Amino acid sequence: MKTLLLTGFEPFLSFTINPTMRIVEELNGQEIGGYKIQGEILSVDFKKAGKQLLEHLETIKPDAVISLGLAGGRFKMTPERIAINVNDGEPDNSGNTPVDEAIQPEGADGYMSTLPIRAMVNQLKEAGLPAEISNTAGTYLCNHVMYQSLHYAKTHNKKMPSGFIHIPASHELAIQHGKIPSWSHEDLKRGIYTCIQVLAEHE
Ligand code: PCA
Repeated sequence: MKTLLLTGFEPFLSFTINPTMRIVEELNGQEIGGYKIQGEILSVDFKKAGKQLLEHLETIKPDAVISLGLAGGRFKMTPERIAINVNDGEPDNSGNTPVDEAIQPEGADGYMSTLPIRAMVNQLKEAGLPAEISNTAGTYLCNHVMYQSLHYAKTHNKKMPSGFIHIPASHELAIQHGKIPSWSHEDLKRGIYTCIQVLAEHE
């Protein structure tokens, strides 16, 4: 059976809950469309997240990678199209504040997702879940992790579909946070389950 590395993130900034954590914890160990899910939670830390991801890639040797992140304020589930070679943004959980820094000084300017993002969006909508392709993953930790896994696949010559899906807040988070749109945990989890099925069907 093939292995899918599914990553989520810990809470960060004003978001006291990261809904990706519960999704990853609950899907960990499940079999979906021929993939055994291996779930891991990454730190919101520019100095740690890439190393953690690399360790998981080397120990788990996954056949595919889907990383998840919270996009507080987005209304839809949004598979990302591209990761860019930039670290920038708000302070991370350790207070690092890189400015216009390259993730990989010798790396490509950007990498396109190698997940079937168009088919994922179509299938999400078919399943009754609002979705669209996002053309920017930002320059914070989500973009960082997406870039790192695609860079790893490219430089290690691995045919390992990789990419990133940003999700809206859960109701649980929205109650604590205030004015952000939210989905039920069940719908968020069903959305990610659907995306994994689409990936499995596309091979
Ligand atoms: N979202 C942030 C980092 C962690 C997360 O879940 C982002 O969009 O970069």
